[in-house]
Amino acid sequence: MKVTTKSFVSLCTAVGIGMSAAGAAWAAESLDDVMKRRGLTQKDVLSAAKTYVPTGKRDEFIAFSSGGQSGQIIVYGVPSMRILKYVAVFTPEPWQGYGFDDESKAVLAQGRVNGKDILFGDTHHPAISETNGEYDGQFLFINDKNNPRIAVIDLHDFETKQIVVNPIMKSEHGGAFVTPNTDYVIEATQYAAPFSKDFVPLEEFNDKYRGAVTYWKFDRAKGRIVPEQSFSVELPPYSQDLSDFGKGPSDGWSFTNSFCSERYVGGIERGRPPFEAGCSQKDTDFLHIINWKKAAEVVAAGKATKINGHDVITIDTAVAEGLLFLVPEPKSPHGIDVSPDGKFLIVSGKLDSHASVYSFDKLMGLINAKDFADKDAYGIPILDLKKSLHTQVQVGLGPLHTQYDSTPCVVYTSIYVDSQVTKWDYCEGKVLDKISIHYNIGHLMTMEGDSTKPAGKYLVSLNKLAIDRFNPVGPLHPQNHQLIDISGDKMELLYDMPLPLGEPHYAVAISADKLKPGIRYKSGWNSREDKRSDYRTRPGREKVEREGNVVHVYGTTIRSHITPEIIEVEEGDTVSIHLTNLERAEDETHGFAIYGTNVNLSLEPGKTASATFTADKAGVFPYYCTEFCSALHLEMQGYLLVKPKGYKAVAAKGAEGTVYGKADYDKQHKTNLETQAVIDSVVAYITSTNYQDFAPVVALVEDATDQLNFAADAKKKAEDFAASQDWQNATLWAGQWWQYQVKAADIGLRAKTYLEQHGAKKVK
Ligand code: CUK
Ligand code: CUA
Repeated sequence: MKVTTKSFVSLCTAVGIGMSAAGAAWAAESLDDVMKRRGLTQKDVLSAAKTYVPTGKRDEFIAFSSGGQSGQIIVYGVPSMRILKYVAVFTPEPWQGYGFDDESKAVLAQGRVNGKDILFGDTHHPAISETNGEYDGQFLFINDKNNPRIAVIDLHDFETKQIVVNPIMKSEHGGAFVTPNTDYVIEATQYAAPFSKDFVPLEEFNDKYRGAVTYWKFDRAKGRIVPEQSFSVELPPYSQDLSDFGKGPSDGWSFTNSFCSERYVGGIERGRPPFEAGCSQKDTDFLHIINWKKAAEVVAAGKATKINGHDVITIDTAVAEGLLFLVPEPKSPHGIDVSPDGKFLIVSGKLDSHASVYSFDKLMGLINAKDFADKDAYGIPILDLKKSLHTQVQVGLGPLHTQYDSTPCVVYTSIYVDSQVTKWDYCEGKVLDKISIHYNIGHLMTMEGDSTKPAGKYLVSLNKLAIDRFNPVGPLHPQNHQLIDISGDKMELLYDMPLPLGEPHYAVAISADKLKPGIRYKSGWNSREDKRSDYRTRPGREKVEREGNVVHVYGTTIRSHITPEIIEVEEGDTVSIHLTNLERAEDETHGFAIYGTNVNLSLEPGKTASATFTADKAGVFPYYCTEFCSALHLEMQGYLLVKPKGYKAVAAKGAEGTVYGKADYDKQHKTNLETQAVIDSVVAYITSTNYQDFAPVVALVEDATDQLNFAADAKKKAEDFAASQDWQNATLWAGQWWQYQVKAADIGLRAKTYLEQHGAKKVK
């Protein structure tokens, strides 16, 4: 489309008219009419009103949900349940360039297992970093169950910065959970295996297969886990499960469930009963109670054993040092959740209808008095179940996980088999309310519900099955996250959200005002290493450098061109393209993709990202920007020319498509002057208001000023060429001058709309 000054002016007018038309449409149908037409009840409308977030308004809480097998994290708002982002973690994600640029490939490479690239993750438990047991909104951690790994995500830019691979485990589940000041991130085994990489027959299961809990040391200042300062405690092969850290009085301790203390090894194909029978035979399994502060001291004292280069406290050492204990827990336990005050632990057994509330005081009383009921086969002291319990409450069939309310003593437990959430009081030991969900709930999440200060208000039920809830989309159904209002005595179901990206397990939600993500990087930023990129490029300093057969391209992007626009290399060269996005404006991301390659970059404002590949075939490879960044986005293009080996340029004179004369230049020049008049009027409007009171507008004005400076630069070039009567270059530079004007006008209009919608006042 050719935009002229005339159509540009009509665009301005259209904005005004469009808004008043929308205002008139609002009154055309009454609420009653709509309810009747759509068959909505009063309760439906009330639920809608409780969840609806009008345009321009924001959610009160931000939820981070595990993305299950997608290996990613899903970010959504509560109560609107609008999905805001998928954070790429263990799996390549093209839009974010994750696994496509050199910088993020290096992060994924940290997660290689036995030297192999792993292209998925089975994420289960996200954890937000804490300060004094409260969410601080700085970092996020998540585990991978299949390949025991933990990822670190910085909430300043919602990017994955680090992946660590567990040095001794072959499977894990009880992670990620953090200590009250995020000194450590916990990771517990699921399926026992030998710590070595060697083959060990299952006959040696009891002796050679092991579980463990790993305490990953987190350096908050660096924002990275420090593997050399991390350690593990060896555990029996009991199939450890979920874990949690103590807080308040129980700070310094951690707790880990298990579900197969039978140590059954399966063998259905050999005529033996399957795992499910062999692992559920006993009435109780074991909760592991570990003094991790003491364990850290034991490691510091040099009493750990190095296994695969990693410090491990053996079971014998742990027992001798008095830092590892067991207490029975009923029937195939699953969730373990420490109360906000740190005084109680709630454990649920999948095959029991009770939730068991352990008293931390009682556990400590037994440990301090060395009052042990027994020892297990590995010599670990076992505490008496009855003496440890505060109470047991019948909550329903198949209880899994528990979350805490802002009201003391009140909790919510997910009931898998009954498809319910039970609200109960663990101090008094009584059930308060039940609500049906759809269907088969796994985890549940209250707002900041596993911190020392739960915020109450909402609960999300993370259901395993959706069955009939949504429009059918084939045999693989979306998951169903159901939003429940918990602000009153009775729980009320508000909303069903289909979640179509893997099977989420756990989710955590933080008060939105605690998150302070940036909107641009410092110019030339390597976001994965959090430092200026070695390849950052300033405007005007773009260059191509050859070192042997490696060609480094130092380029830039800015609306609407990529510099360079022509890259010439030779067949067989290694090409390394480093692009810096020079934009400072909010949301002005450019993409970069090349035909016939896996090159796909996402360049957010300020970012430098690189793509290295072999130009193994001679040919012509168009490249372009993949984000619709401006009106001239399609023109944001270029050519990679890969010349055959020994190619000699032929002296064919290339003809330019169109030849311009003085009349063309004069016409463009006139258009530009008219456009400038429109821009001046928008500028006059903006500067006549108190726009400086609106930070987003101040940023827009800065961006527009940049564009107008570029325009002035292009204007000078055009006029200089005109003076020397080079009408070709004069006309083209005049066109470029106009391009910058259009960008400035686009930004100016956005600022004007913002001011009108936010009640800016006239000051002049
Ligand atoms: S687990 Cu899936 S419902 Cu991995 Cu926390 Cu319980
Ligand atoms: Cu940059 Cu499209």
